[in-house]
Amino acid sequence: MLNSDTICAIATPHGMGAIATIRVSGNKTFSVVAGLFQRNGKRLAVEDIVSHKAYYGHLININGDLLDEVVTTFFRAPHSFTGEDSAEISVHGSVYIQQKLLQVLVECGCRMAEAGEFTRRAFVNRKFDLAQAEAIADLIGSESEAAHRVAINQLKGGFSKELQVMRSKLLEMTALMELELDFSEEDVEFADRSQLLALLQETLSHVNRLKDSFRLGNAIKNGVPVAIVGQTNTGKSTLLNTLLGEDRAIVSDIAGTTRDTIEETLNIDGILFRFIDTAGLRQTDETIEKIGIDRSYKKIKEATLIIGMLDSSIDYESMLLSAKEMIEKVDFGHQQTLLCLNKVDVLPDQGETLLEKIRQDLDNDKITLIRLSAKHKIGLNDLIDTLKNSQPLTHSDATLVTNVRHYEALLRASESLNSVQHGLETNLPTDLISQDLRQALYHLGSITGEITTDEVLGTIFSRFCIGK
Ligand SMILES: Nc1nc2c(ncn2[C@@H]2O[C@H](COP(=O)(O)OP(=O)(O)OP(=O)(O)O)[C@@H](O)[C@H]2O)c(=O)[nH]1
Ligand SMILES: [Mg+2]
Repeated sequence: MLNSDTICAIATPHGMGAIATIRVSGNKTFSVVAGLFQRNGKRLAVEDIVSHKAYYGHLININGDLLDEVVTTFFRAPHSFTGEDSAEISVHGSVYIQQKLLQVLVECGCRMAEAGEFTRRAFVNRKFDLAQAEAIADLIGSESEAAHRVAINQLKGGFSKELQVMRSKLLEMTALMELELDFSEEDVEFADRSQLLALLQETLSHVNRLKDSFRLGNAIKNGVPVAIVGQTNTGKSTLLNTLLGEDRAIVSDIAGTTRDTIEETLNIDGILFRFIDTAGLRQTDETIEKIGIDRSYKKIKEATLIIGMLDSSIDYESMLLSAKEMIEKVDFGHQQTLLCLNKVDVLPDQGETLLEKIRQDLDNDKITLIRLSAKHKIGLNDLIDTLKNSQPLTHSDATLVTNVRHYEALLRASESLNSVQHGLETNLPTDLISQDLRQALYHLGSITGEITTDEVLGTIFSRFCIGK
């Protein structure tokens, strides 16, 4: 990538709109854009351009034709998003004008920007670190209040700061240990081993806390996974459709209608949920259905919340049995389970008596029981309230890791730090311990981009949109 190129791209969503913004960045920006721009019939001289000021005027084609009435803002380096001279031209949002302006810019010597190239330049010019650059993509992609909050915190540098603190502690440790290596003949110990161990354990638990926050962070970004499970014909697909307010899944009274898992996200009062309708659990010899049921179990494992569906219109003993089976099959270690007595619309008292009876028979206070009619929307608000209250996204200010790349780096760092701990506890030679320390530093540094290769940067920024 040639950083000396001046790049251009449409920064607003593609297609027709009231206004579209074209971004230009690089050292030829001012001369190229000013050359196409007229105020009151006069060209704008580059030396007269005032940074951060919006100019109203006309865009004139190379051959002198009027292209559009526009507002252009110039940003002089280094006080711009990219750190380079740059401009944002707001044109009328016609697809033709946008394309024509890009064409003219290219004819004047600009190059079409690659995906994420503006942000990449900002990173290279140290406007922010890599984790913050990635937070910009998350911010743009955020679909809920919680996702927005996490992205904003990361953008502000909260996460980066924590990493920096950990890295400087580890660097200090490394320096002390490596000093010992320099004096190895004299057999001196600069670093008190028990102090080092305490420092290390502190850092390790911090790394682990961040690493473990990924489960939650991921739920925020991609929606809290809620698996709807249960035997065939209990009304799982009906519930999904009712929640979404559309006929997403096929519903029928034929047992085994849903063969594959169906996932849809839904924003409920600022919390993004990802509902997963699964194939009904039952004994079957049918190959495809078996695969579907295997997938159901996989989704149960991955889910944060489980909605167990029971058909309350069948005989009580069978329903109780399937409730017990479900409780047994679902791992309560890291999940919460709601059991829904569905189809209460067919019961005389809408399931009040049944609810009390099953509550007593199950005698399990870890389980929330809800009366429901997925078809006739009875108890739906209770279900939604329970979901909102049981979801793990609290309003804590603790940093949450939402990015798989960061998670992997933390995982590796944690492994290296575990080796360091083991080394210190078993009095391994200093050079071996310091090697593991260097590894941990490397992985932590890769998150903020202190240590990165061109290849890594290429992969990260290629996931951005053009114009970002
Ligand atoms: N009366 C009544 N019928 C319901 C209710 N919910 C679902 N049903 C009916 O129960 C039958 C099965 O519904 P589905 O939603 O397809 O059930 P499922 O659990 O997805 O079934 P599989 O995909 O086969 O596992 C359909 O005929 C629905 O109309 C309800 O609340 N009340
Ligand atoms: Mg179904």
